[in-house]
Amino acid sequence: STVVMLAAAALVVAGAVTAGARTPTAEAAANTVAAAPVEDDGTDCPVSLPGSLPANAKLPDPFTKLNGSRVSSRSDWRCRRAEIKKLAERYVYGEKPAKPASVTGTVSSTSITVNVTHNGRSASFSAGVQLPSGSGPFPAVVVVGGFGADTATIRAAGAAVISYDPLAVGKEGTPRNNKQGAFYSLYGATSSTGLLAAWAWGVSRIIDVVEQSGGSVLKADALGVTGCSRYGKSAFAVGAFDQRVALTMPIESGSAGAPILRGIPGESGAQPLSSAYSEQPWLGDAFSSFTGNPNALPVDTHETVAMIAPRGLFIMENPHIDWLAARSGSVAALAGAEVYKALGAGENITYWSDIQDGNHCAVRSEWRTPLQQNIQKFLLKTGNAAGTFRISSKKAGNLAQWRDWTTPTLTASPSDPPTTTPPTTTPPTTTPPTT
Ligand code: MCU
Repeated sequence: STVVMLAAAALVVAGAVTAGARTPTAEAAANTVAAAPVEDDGTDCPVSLPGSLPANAKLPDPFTKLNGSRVSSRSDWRCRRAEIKKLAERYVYGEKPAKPASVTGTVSSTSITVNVTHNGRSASFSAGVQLPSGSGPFPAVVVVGGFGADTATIRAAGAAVISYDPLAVGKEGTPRNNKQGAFYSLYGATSSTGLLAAWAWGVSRIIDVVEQSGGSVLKADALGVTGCSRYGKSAFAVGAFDQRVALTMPIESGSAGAPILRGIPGESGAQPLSSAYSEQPWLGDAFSSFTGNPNALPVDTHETVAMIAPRGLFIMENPHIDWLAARSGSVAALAGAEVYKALGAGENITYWSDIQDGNHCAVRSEWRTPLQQNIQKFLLKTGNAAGTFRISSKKAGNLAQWRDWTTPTLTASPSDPPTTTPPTTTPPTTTPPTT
């Protein structure tokens, strides 16, 4: 069966920003596709969670704020994103804490070490580094887990690979009331935060260390993340919860990854939500209330996609294995792409499930060129290929069936990043007199 096959696949593999002058506005103006210089730029936004959770069989409107008003300008998005982040943490992933009081470590051409201390508790973990040829400093892609990513293509494109073992930060195979690993050493074995948020926190601490290293080996403003299967779920959460990540590339992530949670129960053969919740403590403990009732969720994964916007996103899915829920994955990408479009960044998202080889986490020729193009565009900043949707007819979702909202035209403000095609401005015919 598919379950056995996926289990077998798993067994086989089983600081301060140094550029002080760089402001969010300058960064945005300099590059339409840049990541933010901070992990979360909405920490000042007021968010009050809803008092009740009315059932909604459609995808929640990403543009309607918790106070009922709609996002009308691009600058409104920052605090709407903060609302989505809070909802996603509270009901789906569990809380991802901010940077702890102390993060130190080292970056070399072969490894990264991370030491963290919070409330008197300390932990350490490390990651491997494989540089590409040439001279640095290099962009880099964090590869979560040891399989499924095309690391040869990543390095040939000119990016380093950071090999991250998430299990050192959050172990699998533990009960929810006795979670283990570096994250839980700091925040407690009974923390309700799931492994995906814990693993994301670990990558954020690696980014802290890369930032603090001064950038002689790796560039903190040119980082991507990828991973396959359970580590595709991880890559998706890493990119959503750290705005310093310039390029997010989840592969075959399945339930608890990119696919819309509302779509899973109706998608034939897809891993049930109850199974994704209980197989490992990937999702937060609070998700237990929703495994049989995703329509009560005030958020869904199209909004996790929206948390990544306008940054680079390349979602890879496998339509040949029902368990992987690729139809629901395509709906998440299509609905999330509406936020990209509204932000003037519709060309920054790619979704690709049109593949031949049905083996789970295979390295695929179809994804090689879009992988290179995404690295060039978002990490090396040498390319500008448009994002594409290549949805397999085998598992093609229908966005119209899933939404009852429309996509607004958001007004841009002068501090917003330019769109790919800058609007043409008509110069005034007369010069107003100076007073
Ligand atoms: C798609 O990711 C998971 C899946 O959720 C599990 O049910 C299965 O056991 O393993 C997959 C995986 O991580 O395979 C390597």
